[in-house]
Amino acid sequence: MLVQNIYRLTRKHFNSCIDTPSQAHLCRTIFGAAISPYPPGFSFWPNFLNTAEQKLLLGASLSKLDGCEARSHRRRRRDYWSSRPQTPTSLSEMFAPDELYTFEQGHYDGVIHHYREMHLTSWPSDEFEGLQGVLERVHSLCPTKDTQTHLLHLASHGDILPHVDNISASGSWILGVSLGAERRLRMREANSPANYSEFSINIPSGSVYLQRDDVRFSYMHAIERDQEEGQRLSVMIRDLNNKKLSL
Ligand SMILES: O=C(O)CCC(=O)C(=O)O
Repeated sequence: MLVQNIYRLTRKHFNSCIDTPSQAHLCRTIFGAAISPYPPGFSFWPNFLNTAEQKLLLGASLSKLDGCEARSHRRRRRDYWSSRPQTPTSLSEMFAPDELYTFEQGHYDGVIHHYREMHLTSWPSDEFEGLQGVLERVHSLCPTKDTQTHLLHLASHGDILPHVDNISASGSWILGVSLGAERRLRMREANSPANYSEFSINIPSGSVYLQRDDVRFSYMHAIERDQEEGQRLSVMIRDLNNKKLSL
């Protein structure tokens, strides 16, 4: 009985004071999944991929994006890498300097700044030993199986303004794997100008977030940075829009 009372008291106390990710993490550690500081439909795994898994996924993603660029740009990067005395040891060293990439200044809708991107049709699993296992682990978090994958590489000063993903382009959930420099994900209810609900979390390399159902459709998401924070690459997995498929 004493233990139960302590649990109730402590839980009540925590429920009234969760408003930062570290408090949320502490709560999850103490109470397991019973308390979530996020709205239903939002999940966050702060340390899902270990460093070796992050390096594999980042290496494969950069190689796919590089393959889409003009030969002259690829040559400049090849020269850069061959001038380096050793192979990269950290994730941040796996990115070449910003000026060696062809980043777009702005997306057609003005939401994304300083980026390159591609829709992926296949992963180079034959060239990256162990990649398949990493992809299977990531896909184990996806609520459904029919998916599409998008790679988004932000320059050191790249960011993404608040938006709701085009509802005709994908279905009811969005999963984001973060690699490279940490940014902040801000989520804000889109249709309640007076009493909107809002939260933000830091999304370090190796973390994964999922927005589904109401959160996917009624919250805007933005990727913010405080200053020049370094390059970041996200692997964005979405379900297909089944309504579109059945037309
Ligand atoms: O990079 C991210 O985590 C979010 C990307 C995004 O906002 C989008 O693709 O619509």
